[in-house]
Amino acid sequence: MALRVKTFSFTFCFLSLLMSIQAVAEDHVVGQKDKAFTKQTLEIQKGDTVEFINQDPFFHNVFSLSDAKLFDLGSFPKGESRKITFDAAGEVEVECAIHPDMLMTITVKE
Ligand SMILES: [Cu+2]
Repeated sequence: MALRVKTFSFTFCFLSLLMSIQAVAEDHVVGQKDKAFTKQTLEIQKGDTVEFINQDPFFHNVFSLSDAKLFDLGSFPKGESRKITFDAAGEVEVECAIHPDMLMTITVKE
């Protein structure tokens, strides 16, 4: 009986811990407007997701060559968005391949 209670308590604690870890992950939104990212810098936690929304009447792209996150979300028109999850801590320089002046930095915290 005592063992059962212990096993149950352990399982419950473990599940609660898992759920609390998942609940911490957040969604952030960054716009692309007037040929610029709407945020120059953004601080997020590891596991968070950032959604990039094109608010200009022409195509934008989102990519990064940073070690912490190497990606290319491709090019997309007005009103469309692309999401990406950052799974490693570090500094991520985000750029647009169509507009070389577009640049922002995402700091991913452990
Ligand atoms: Cu662009």
